[in-house]
Amino acid sequence: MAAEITAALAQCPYCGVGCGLELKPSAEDTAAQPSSPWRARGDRQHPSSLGQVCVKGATVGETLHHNRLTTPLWRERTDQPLTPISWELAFGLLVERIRATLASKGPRALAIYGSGQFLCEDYYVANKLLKGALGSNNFDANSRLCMSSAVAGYARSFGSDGPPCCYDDLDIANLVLLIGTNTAECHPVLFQRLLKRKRKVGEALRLVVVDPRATATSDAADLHLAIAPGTDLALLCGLGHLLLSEGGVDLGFVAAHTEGFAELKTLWQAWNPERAAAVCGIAEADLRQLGAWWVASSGVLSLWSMGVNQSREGTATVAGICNLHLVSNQIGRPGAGPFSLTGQPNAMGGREAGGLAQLLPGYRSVADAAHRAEVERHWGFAVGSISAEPGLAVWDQIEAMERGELDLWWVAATNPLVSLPSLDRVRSAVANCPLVVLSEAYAGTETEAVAHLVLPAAQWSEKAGVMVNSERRVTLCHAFRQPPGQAKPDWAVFAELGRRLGFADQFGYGSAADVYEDFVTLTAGRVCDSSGLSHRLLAAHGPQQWPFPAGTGPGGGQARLYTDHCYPREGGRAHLLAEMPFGLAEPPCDRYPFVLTVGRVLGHWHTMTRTAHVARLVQQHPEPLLEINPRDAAIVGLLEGGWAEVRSRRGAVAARVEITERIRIGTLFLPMHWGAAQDQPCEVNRLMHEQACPHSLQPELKAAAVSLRPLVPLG
Ligand SMILES: Nc1nc2c(c(=O)[nH]1)N[C@H]1C(S)=C(S)[C@@H](COP(=O)(O)OP(=O)(O)OC[C@H]3O[C@@H](n4cnc5c(=O)[nH]c(N)nc54)[C@H](O)[C@@H]3O)O[C@H]1N2
Ligand SMILES: Nc1nc2c(c(=O)[nH]1)N[C@H]1C(S)=C(S)[C@@H](COP(=O)(O)OP(=O)(O)OC[C@H]3O[C@@H](n4cnc5c(=O)[nH]c(N)nc54)[C@H](O)[C@@H]3O)O[C@H]1N2
Ligand code: SF4
Ligand SMILES: [Mo]
Repeated sequence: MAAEITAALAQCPYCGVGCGLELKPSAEDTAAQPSSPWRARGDRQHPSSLGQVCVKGATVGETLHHNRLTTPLWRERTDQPLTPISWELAFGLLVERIRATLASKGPRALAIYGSGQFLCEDYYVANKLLKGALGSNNFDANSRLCMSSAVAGYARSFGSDGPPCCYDDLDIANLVLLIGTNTAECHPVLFQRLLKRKRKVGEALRLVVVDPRATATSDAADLHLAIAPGTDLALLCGLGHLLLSEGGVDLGFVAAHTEGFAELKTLWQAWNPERAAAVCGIAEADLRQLGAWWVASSGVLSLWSMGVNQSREGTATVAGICNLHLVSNQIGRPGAGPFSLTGQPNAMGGREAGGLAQLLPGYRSVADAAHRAEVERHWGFAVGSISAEPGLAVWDQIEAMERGELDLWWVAATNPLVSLPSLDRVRSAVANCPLVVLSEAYAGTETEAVAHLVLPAAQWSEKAGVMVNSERRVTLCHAFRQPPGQAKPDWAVFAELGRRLGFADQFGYGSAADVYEDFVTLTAGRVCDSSGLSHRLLAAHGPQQWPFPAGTGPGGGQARLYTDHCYPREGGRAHLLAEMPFGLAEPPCDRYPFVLTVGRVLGHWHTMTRTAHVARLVQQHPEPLLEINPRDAAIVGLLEGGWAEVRSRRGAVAARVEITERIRIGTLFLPMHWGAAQDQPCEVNRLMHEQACPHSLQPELKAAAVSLRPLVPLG
């Protein structure tokens, strides 16, 4: 089958920009060697990317063949080798263990930890199985580490999740605030779009970057505010103060469409620019410049990502961004609004499919009795099947394992033994769980080392399904290759298990298209209404934006939300939230005087299961480097290219030093990518802590207090 396909369309499986790709087998050896690399290039017809791609998208075809898992693997204990077993045995084992757990401890002892790299179909069936059929809400996803603060922030400010803007806004805005985002490296195609316009229009477009480091993003900015880590909310309060004093507040809009202004005004009044600039460690004049540009701009767009979300005040900071847009009427029209840049390719679809422990499909909540009843009815489960209790978010799952309360932890399409904080604690907690299942595409990941049962996953390119990008655009990804060996799509595994557990009717899907139809029906009438979409429509007419209610014609989706300023809260008003800035959960101190921040580089994707196989990317970023300011390096006695030990309250790692003026004094940077399975490991998350935002439960993965000392080279 695969060898006959000559070209296929799909959304890129890396970042949340969600570029359209066109894939072709390498001309020379298609028929002779069906597993030959596929060449990817930009799909010119895709409205989100118009033919553009970055280096990761362009090389994705080279990552699909190496090192794949081809059969289920099993071992009783993790000190034994994994040995191949049949799917029949694997399913038998799962059914037996799940039944035994339900009988002995009940559904709360079961948990699934999924991923923004699931397709909508994978998400939907996994949630239906765990929340519906088995009665446990313990489905969480790595979006908890990623977009959870944006989800909670939108919901608290506007009454619902859902990014209100679209990419065309980048071509219209005349002030773009990039806060806590290294867009140039992490959402490159969007950044190129901004850059192209900047080159053309010059000062008619102002770019302002807020980041403790100078990055490829800030290099292009008119103004770089190199704030101290964790001071974003203080900065936003100072900006609010300037809107108040410089005539930037639209009182008519505030009165008509918001509530909570009096409290917000009181908070902002306490944050004069002098105080805000001092807390942030920047020049007051720079903050005033940003204020002046905001007030003078007809279209202000704020883009943000992990520098905002991964904070113990992530949700408050998101609300802080929404506040500024609301009071200045910079929302709900072209070129204006608060716009979260989604991390993973289908984290958006996951939110819509109910893929977090507190959610149900269609932006519903497990805590809402009417929502549970609607979903139970649609799924065909008895009244009361879905538990009223919110499920365990991923860190709560870890703590439950520490206490011996989880019998099954099923990890799928994520590599938590690299990406969770407090990794040593995670490792010992997981050792306490009698059955760790891993659904994975590649052999030899860090999480495989702690798994009992490993299930080979058909990945993107080998399974059909839908992804949704940051601008709410829905793309059908075609299957154009055969899965290796016995690998199966994740949704098909969850569905088969559902049938074997006795729910033949609920899980009788014949195809991914059936699953998608079941899912979108459940979104009817909700903010994320996608009920007019189907695999057939997407295949025939290409990507579409939601809202797309039943009856919408191709191209009829809505580009922006809340254009009528009617927000889905009781009374229709947006909520201005007045929240005090507190700063970092773990501030630097005498013993741990530096703040370590952790993020990404252009060429690598997360835990490198794919990008480590692309020679070009490995050459570009051969090893993890510790960025440090020359003044700090001199104090500690570190030399360029030498080795340093970085130590936090939780452990220590070694890394090679890169001395650079581009990072703030007192701040260090390490990339997140090099886990224990890499040739040059740097398990940076052993250093990070799990303290989280109380609203989103998103851990503060961007900052930990650390100490430094020079190390003799390891050779
Ligand atoms: N190349 C590449 N691209 C990716 C990914 C990848 O792995 N590789 N992953 C995708 C995913 S899932 C995600 S979530 C996104 C992440 O995209 P980004 O959020 O843009 O990436 P990060 O490097 O994690 O962090 C962004 C910036 O936050 C800054 N920062 C640290 N602390 C603070 C702070 O307190 N305040 C502010 N304002 N800034 C701070 C860091 O210095 C860093 O430059 O990227 C997506 N795109
Ligand atoms: N300190 C610090 N830690 C962080 C971050 C940070 O900025 N700083 N960022 C956080 C964020 S935003 C994120 S998103 C996470 C990312 O962290 P992870 O989710 O752990 O990283 P990935 O490498 O993307 O893991 C995805 C896994 O799924 C596998 N896979 C790919 N396709 C499929 C499929 O179709 N099915 C199955 N079953 N498996 C598949 C891949 O091989 C890979 O092992 O890291 C978080 N951790
Ligand atoms: S910008 Fe993101 S979606 Fe687009 S090609 Fe690059 S990694 Fe893929
Ligand atoms: Mo992410």
